[in-house]
Amino acid sequence: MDLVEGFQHFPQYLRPIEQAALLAAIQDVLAVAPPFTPTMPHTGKPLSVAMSNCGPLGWVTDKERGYRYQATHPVTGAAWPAMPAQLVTLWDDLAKYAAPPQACLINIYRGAAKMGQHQDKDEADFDAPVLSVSLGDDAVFALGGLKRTDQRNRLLLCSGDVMLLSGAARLAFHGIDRLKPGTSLLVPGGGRINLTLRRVTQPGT
Ligand code: MD3
Ligand code: FE
Repeated sequence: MDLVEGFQHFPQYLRPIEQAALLAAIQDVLAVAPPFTPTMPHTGKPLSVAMSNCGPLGWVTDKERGYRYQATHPVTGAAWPAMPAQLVTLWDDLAKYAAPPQACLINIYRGAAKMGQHQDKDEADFDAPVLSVSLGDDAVFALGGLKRTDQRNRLLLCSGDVMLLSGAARLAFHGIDRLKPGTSLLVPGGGRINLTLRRVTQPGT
């Protein structure tokens, strides 16, 4: 399989006990920063994935103001909770980047939730890698190239898998086609939680 330069997949990087500890930390985050329903710019169409964030900045979107990062929860107005130490350690171990992650987007998939093909371009720093952690049910991930029309490779993301997107892969089109319900018992009630760690601003700004 000929994948984009800079794409790394670490299957089962987190052991089951580490997955459970991370999920517990994320549940603590969600207790104070509850999942919200993001909506598309201009149309206001809801995404099928519920979201929250932790860390200094969080990614949000709504009809009026579109895709952006902000320091506060769009519904409660409170500052995002701190990033769990386990995630900062993961970044330090794998990202090999001089500055800590600024944002952890929490994507919550249930049932038929999916994420269409897109590029992650809302950050001012594309030199920093993006690090993703999958928890819960398996998901079919599609990774394309730098053009929307480039051929896509599909691979299964399972609970405990970690991906690092650096170099060319940082700007590759990607999405989640669908879940495979019932493939993991980790998340109570089923479903999948994906955590995405990012730098948002240029170092020194
Ligand atoms: C490839 N999330 O939040 S994570 C997203 O599973 C997002 O929830 C998906 O795409 C999810 O933006 C995929 C893996 C991922 C994250 C960022 C990438 C893959 C990427 C950036 C560039 C290329
Ligand atoms: Fe993305």
